[in-house]
Amino acid sequence: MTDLVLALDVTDPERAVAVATACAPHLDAIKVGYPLALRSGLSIARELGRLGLPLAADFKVADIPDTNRLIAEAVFSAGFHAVICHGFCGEDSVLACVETAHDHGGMCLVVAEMSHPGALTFFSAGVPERIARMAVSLGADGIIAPATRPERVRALRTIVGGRAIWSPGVGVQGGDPKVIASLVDGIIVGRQIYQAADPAAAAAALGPLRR
Ligand code: OMP
Repeated sequence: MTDLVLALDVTDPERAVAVATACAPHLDAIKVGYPLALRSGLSIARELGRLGLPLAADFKVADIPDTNRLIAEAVFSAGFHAVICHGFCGEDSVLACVETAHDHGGMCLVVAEMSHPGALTFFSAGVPERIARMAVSLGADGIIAPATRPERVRALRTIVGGRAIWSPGVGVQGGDPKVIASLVDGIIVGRQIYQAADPAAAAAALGPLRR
């Protein structure tokens, strides 16, 4: 049993709000990334905020600490509740996101391992474990780990313990929501919902997996 997080990668802002509004009763959070935010601006957080759900900004923040802090400040000032950052830039860069999130009463999730096939080029050989350990030691609220590799999620769970794991890669990328839902705190689902003929029905269909 886990939260259902809609990956709202709908590039038309009006349709994005319509999809989110229709799906909202079946969701626990909404994740906005570059595909929508680059078109809508960060003000989309105010519009989506009317739905009363936590909003995560998935900008996979990956820069020097000062720039990370500026990005995270913009995210939280816009009304988001969580930011997703990359871990591979190192401790100081991640800490800038964690501190800024906590200054605003928000959350920071760190990408430990990505879900697509090419991720294994660099997210392998112990690197995800090192990122997960760093995320824990810096006080991050959780990690992102791949629904496409449940065995990797299990391995990373032993490191992060009770901290949150949000897991993308369900549905179109091949991850089985039933398998992954029992391992994580949130499943991130995009196309399976927003490309469906009836997005609300597609979100509702995942309802049995929710807390
Ligand atoms: P769908 O494949 O359409 O369900 O979308 C997955 C969402 O999760 C997209 O917004 C991706 O950008 C995001 N994502 C991944 O797919 N894989 C990752 O490893 C990490 C993320 C993420 O950080 O959310």
